[in-house]
Amino acid sequence: MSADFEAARFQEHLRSLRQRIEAQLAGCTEYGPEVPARLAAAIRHSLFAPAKRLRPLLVLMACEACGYGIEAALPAAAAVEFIHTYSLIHDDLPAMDDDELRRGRPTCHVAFDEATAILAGDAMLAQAFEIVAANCPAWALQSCLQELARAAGPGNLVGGQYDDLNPTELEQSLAGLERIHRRKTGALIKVSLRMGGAIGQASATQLAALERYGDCLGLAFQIVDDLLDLRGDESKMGKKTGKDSEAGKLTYPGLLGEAASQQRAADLIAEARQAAGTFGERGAYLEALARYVLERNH
Ligand code: GRG
Repeated sequence: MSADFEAARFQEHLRSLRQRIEAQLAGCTEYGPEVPARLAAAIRHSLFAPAKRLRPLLVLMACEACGYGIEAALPAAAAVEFIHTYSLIHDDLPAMDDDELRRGRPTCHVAFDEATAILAGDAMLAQAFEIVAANCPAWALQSCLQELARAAGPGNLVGGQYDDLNPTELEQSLAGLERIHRRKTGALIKVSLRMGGAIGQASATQLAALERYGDCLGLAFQIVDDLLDLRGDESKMGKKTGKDSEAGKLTYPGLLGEAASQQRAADLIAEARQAAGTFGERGAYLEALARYVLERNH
């Protein structure tokens, strides 16, 4: 098959999975009268702004790689996007990164107000667990709930964010930087793959391959994010760029230089693609997604 045909097939698959994800998210935000209308509007404002949907795509592609249909994995895919979106809303707050633009739209606290943005995030975090608890297949329910809670909790997403806001001397090194990113960015990426695997009834070997893929993809994603913050196009990114260097933050290009950072991202993506190879033909979409993460411009 030609490379062009493969690329077109991947793009078509992305389009079709994203359509299913959007429909699932829409279903999750059909709120009744008990949900205040303005709170619902704030949730929809952030959730339905243009986004890549990387984490839900990983849930679905991991499940497919195990030879399972995506239907059973759609709730977990929606749940992880709820948690990711909550983390963006809270990250943008004045007490944290204080951003005015996200996903090409005014941030939630700018479009609404600070209290509404805090509550929208709180609501999405809680609802994510309701979505999984009510809809995840029985065989994967306990592991999905527990692993999702751990990935979103104090040892991962929240702890990584805390250390990013309050870096200690220990974090002023490559190992320190990676410790933050494995928790702040990597944990949600990895749990997406693990949930997809659990729902797709992955074998121990397949789960280990998904984990290695997730470890490499998560770090590479962050390196590319740092590079885009330095050189990316603000209108494509849908958020303000150059913030990390302005804030004197520790970043990969700051520590390694741009060329070495690009090389490290490429090496990690090569390792992720190798891990996807464990699934043979069925891992082709995960492989293509890893390439997309390296080549992305937003
Ligand atoms: C507030 C608990 C809490 C955590 C915040 C999300 C986050 C942790 C910080 C955001 C800062 C940042 C730029 C992290 C780098 C990686 C990242 C999460 C980028 C945004 O995710 P994308 O690129 O965005 O997948 P879309 O909008 O496409 O979903």
